[in-house]
Amino acid sequence: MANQTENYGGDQIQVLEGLEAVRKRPGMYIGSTSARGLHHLVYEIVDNSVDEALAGFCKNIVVHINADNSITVEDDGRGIPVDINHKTGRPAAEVVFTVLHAGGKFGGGGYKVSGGLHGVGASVVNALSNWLEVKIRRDGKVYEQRYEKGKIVTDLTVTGDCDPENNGTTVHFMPDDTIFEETIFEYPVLKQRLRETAFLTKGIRITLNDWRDDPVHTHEFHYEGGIKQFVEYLNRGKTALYESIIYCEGKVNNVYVEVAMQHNDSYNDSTFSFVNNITTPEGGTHLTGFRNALTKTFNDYAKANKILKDNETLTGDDIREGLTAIISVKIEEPQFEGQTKQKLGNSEARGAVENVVSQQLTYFLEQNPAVAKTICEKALLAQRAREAARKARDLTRRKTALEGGSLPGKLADCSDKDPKNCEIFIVEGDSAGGSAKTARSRATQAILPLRGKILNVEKARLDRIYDNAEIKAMITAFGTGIHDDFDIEKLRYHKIIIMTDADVDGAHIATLMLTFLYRFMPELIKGGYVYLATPPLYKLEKNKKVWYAYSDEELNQILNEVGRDNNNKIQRYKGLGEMDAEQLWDTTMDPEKRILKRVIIDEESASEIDVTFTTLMGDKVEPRREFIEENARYVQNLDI
Ligand code: TSJ
Repeated sequence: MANQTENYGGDQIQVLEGLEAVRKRPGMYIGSTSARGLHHLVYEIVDNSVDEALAGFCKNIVVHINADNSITVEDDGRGIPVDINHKTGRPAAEVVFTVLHAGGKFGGGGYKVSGGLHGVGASVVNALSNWLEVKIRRDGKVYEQRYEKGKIVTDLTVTGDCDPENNGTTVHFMPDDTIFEETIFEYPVLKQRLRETAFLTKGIRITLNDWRDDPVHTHEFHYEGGIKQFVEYLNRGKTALYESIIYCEGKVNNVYVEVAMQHNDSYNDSTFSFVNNITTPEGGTHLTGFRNALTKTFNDYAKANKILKDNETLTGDDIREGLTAIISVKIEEPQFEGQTKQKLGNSEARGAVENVVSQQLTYFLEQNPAVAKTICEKALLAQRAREAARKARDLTRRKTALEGGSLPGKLADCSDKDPKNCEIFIVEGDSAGGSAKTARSRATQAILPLRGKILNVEKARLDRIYDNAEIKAMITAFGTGIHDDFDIEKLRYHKIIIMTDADVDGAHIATLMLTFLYRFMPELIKGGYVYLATPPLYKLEKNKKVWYAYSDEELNQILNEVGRDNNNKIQRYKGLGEMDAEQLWDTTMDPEKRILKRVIIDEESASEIDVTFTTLMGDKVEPRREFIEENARYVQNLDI
């Protein structure tokens, strides 16, 4: 078929202008041109196959990371329609790739993942790809088309025949390296997202293959139990309080509701909510509906069964202590609210979830009195601990008010009082703390030494946590208060720097610290105030000159430069304590020379971060060993 570049109609020119806008301001369409935006391209394409699965026509999706870093997504759905679209006079499949937001415009009805919060559609991926090829198997024919930087290179053409039983769509694209800062796909990032998608779409089989590796790296995600298995997965490093996963499902006013939950013996609430398979980190009406139903149902049950007296009530917090839950709703026209448009606004979702959960949870509790009793008892214990913790907090609050907000004794504070200029080093061990105090720049750097390992907050209840000296010292030093009292405006240092030894113990202590911050002051991490210091691993001396290396590769690089001979004196640092104050300043604390790693939380990965902390910090050994083995190759990529 002829190359079409000369016979564009008016519509077609407009189309190109549309995609040109995407290329000019890619961030507006996919959030960013960093690694995050790059990975979004894959989700945009996969979401279309998931829609086909939700419509009931697709069972398998395969994603390939090819050796050249291009991506192929193939499904066994009906194949994108190829008939001429009346408005544009072009094949429907072409419109999908050339018109902005064409995604949900035809086919009609059903719940759509694409076209939701992030679903900007296949045309955006096309616009941001060096090239993109689509192959459609439909009604016994194979159709193909190629684009370059969003522009048609060949028309949609029949290129062969296929088995009419074997319909489907394959899209192969290469991200544009003049647009993206990063064009290397990360296997663990795609793996995590595809696993989550599979949990949320029960029955679907998603396979991920990485052809850059020999042997090929591969994972298959297929969960007949859907979100029930999601809860099982989230709880795998924890000890469940009862066997069953409580599951509620129903459809009210065209809102399809699914909830799965199970309590474990921890003290955290790990509830994650989704709308049309998209995570809603800020919750919204569906989450409110769930919480209302949970609180009311348990209070009604506990009163009816004389577990509570008439004048007693359990709060939502008490019932949600140690709860892992997934709330998943599917809705035809989701409305997102809030600053980041991540909060569901549709009021019908509140009623629908409340209705489904109240009814089915009430039934479950009646059928499973032993489980009901276990949960109620846990909630009662939580209530008592919360009461004790509140009293302890009131006491510290009063004390600090009386003493004029006295800072912890071990803190060597800085003299500058403008938080923007100030940083606090949380240092492992008193001896390293001593060197750091000598080394620091007194005006802007404060030092808080911690003795040994800090309390593992994954395994302790609130009253014990508030009673822990190390944790109390951090809370008062930061100045923000905690929970309901938390106020980021009161933060006394705009950099909180965790400084631990560059060994396994140091990494463990850093993880304990991050666990505490993540569970109790997540705003500090989200606000970008938390950093990890990076002490050097090696010191190399030669002819009175000194080099520091922060990794084995760096040491090798330096050795290549200076020559490998007998004059090299190499020292391997085992801990911060081996450095004197001057060395510590030069290598790790001097703002002019040091390397700081900022700790970031990717909101979209919240459930996986939860698993990471609970598997690393929880009490089951086997999942932790598996986790470390599975991720050993990638630990350098973990954002924690
Ligand atoms: F978006 C996309 F083009 F990039 C893309 C779409 C990529 C991939 C890998 C798959 C798909 C896709 C689309 N898979 N399945 C479909 N299905 C439809 O577009 C479709 C098929 C049939 C009918 C119909 O009413 O007969 C309607 C639709 C929307």
